[in-house]
Amino acid sequence: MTKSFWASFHEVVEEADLVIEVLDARFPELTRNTSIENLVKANNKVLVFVINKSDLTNLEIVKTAKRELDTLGSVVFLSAQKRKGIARLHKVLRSFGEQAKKEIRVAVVGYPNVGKSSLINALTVRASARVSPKSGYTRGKQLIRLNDHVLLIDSPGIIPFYEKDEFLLALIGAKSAENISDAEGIALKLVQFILARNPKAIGKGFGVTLTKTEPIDCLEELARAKKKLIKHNEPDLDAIGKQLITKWQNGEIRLNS
Ligand SMILES: Nc1nc2c(ncn2[C@@H]2O[C@H](COP(=O)(O)OP(=O)(O)OP(=O)(O)O)[C@@H](O)[C@H]2O)c(=O)[nH]1
Ligand SMILES: [Mg+2]
Repeated sequence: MTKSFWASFHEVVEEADLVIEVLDARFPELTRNTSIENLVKANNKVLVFVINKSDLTNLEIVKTAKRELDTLGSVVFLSAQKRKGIARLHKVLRSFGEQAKKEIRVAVVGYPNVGKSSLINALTVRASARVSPKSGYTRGKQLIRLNDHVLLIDSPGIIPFYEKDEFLLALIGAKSAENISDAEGIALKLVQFILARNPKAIGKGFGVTLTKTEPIDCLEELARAKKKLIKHNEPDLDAIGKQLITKWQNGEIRLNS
């Protein structure tokens, strides 16, 4: 990670009393950043995990991750898009504010595309007052009052994604299908990832019935079912692969379907 990235994160963590780390519910382990978590802890700030996009998976699937997160901070399972679980998060924040007996400042951090902005919007939808920056407060940033005790820093801290692994980029939606060089290879890994969590999810996402359990067989079966064929009636794995990646990224293939 670059120095400037760390400098800006130190700033965020210093300004906040409580830091929300947003994770993607479909793969909370992969969207955690332990360096940030350690920084929060080292500064004696409170850590809250928001497992977002819960509409795309269920608690059963994230059970193992949640058990570990529970030891590090509060965990709230929610969907910013469907506005589910927002009240619970408000409650967690309010109770920290009350315990602290002072106004607390809350920062939202996380990898690209995990839903930081959606979360801030969902949290502030009923908050009307934008608090003008106080002296000493970083210029350009604003505080939004959530309640008597809680102020939210309105710009999220984006953790840069240095990982070069195309699969991870595809998985978290940081790289779209048309920009992926090896759509077939990535799609195969994605099929494996999804099959291990919900064998029916791909068929349901495409509106077809699939019977194969090996990734390559499954992708071929899907290509045939969707009539993605090249010459000699061979399955077009690149074309179906791209379609699969796009559907996954659009949330049309759900682990809880
Ligand atoms: N299904 C689902 N999609 C969500 C949810 N929250 C956010 N999204 C979608 O995820 C995508 C990214 O959401 P953003 O809120 O822009 O994510 P972000 O973390 O601010 O992204 P960056 O600003 O790029 O770092 C958008 O297409 C959202 O509609 C959710 O709870 N469920
Ligand atoms: Mg954003």
